[in-house]
Amino acid sequence: MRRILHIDMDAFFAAVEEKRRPELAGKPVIIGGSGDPTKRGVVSTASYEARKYGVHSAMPLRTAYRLCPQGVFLPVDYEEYARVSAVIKNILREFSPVMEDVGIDEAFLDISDNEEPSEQIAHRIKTRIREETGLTASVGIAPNKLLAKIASDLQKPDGVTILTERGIQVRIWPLPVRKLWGVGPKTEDRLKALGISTIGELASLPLDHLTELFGKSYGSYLFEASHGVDNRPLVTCREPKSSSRETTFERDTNNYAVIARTLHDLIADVVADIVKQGLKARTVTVKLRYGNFETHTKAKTLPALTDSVDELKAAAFECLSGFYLKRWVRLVGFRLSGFAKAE
Ligand code: TTP
Ligand code: MG
Repeated sequence: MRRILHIDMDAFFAAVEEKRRPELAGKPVIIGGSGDPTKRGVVSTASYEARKYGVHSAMPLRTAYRLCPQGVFLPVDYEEYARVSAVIKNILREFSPVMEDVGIDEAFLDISDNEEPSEQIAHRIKTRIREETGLTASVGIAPNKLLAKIASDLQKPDGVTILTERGIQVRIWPLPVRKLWGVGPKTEDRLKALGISTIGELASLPLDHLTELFGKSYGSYLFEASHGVDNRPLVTCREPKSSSRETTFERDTNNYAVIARTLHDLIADVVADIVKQGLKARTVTVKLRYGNFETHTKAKTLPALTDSVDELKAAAFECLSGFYLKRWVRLVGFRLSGFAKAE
């Protein structure tokens, strides 16, 4: 039987900040944008203390400020979080060579070949992380990735949840369908219309009923997932698929020079990022969000891979010229994709 461990750090960005500024411990800490809650930007994360006030990721900073004016607002310091993330990933590799790096504060580990009891591995990993970084994590161990990820979320923060196949009915079936990977708000609405809100209720639908409703592939996925079945392997070497940056203007603008200068800076950042990783790209995408939040993208694929700022900038500005620029613009974004390793 496979044993997959999923780990997710608790309130990661906020926890890193609290660690290097001990005076923040226990205060409502909110990380996002430039750290100024009177300015535009969104919440990246909030400490558990701040979550008590209803503050959560992706909420506008100004809303967070309204809910929690006494909060400590701090800017995002990706470099520091990436440094701590690397320390954590190295600790995980001590426990198994088979690791899937999912994100800055999250990973899967295949511990099938580790003889130790699950509980003990989970606690040893958490202890090592606490020793090296001072941070807490939540761990889930289950027969597959789907269940391990749900399990790690069940007793956050600082939790350990071990789920066996027999636990599925008791621990998984009462959860809302949204907890299943791949179930978004649209599927949730369609299921709700059918009177289905929990994973258990979903599991009570026959396979042919689900494929009729959702098509063969997604229908069978929902059937298997609701029964706790997931055969996906761990992806141990993941090449980045894209690199991007975006800027929200302090005030909406229709000034071409401002938009062009911003795009110019974003291109420089993203190209520097791929050059550092030894990558070349073929596809350039420019994104504009207008004042009413309507968002449009234009993309161009070059005939050959390149990491030349001039070539990529030419393509990006060609994209930009395709937009209607008389409208008020709220945000500009730039993305490179279609990578290959530079020779
Ligand atoms: P999460 O693991 O989703 O959140 P978290 O670690 O802050 O809190 P917890 O896991 O205890 O619920 O995301 C990890 C980090 O990624 C988070 O600290 C900040 C960043 N992030 C964003 O920048 N924007 C987002 O919308 C989300 C969800 C996370
Ligand atoms: Mg987390």
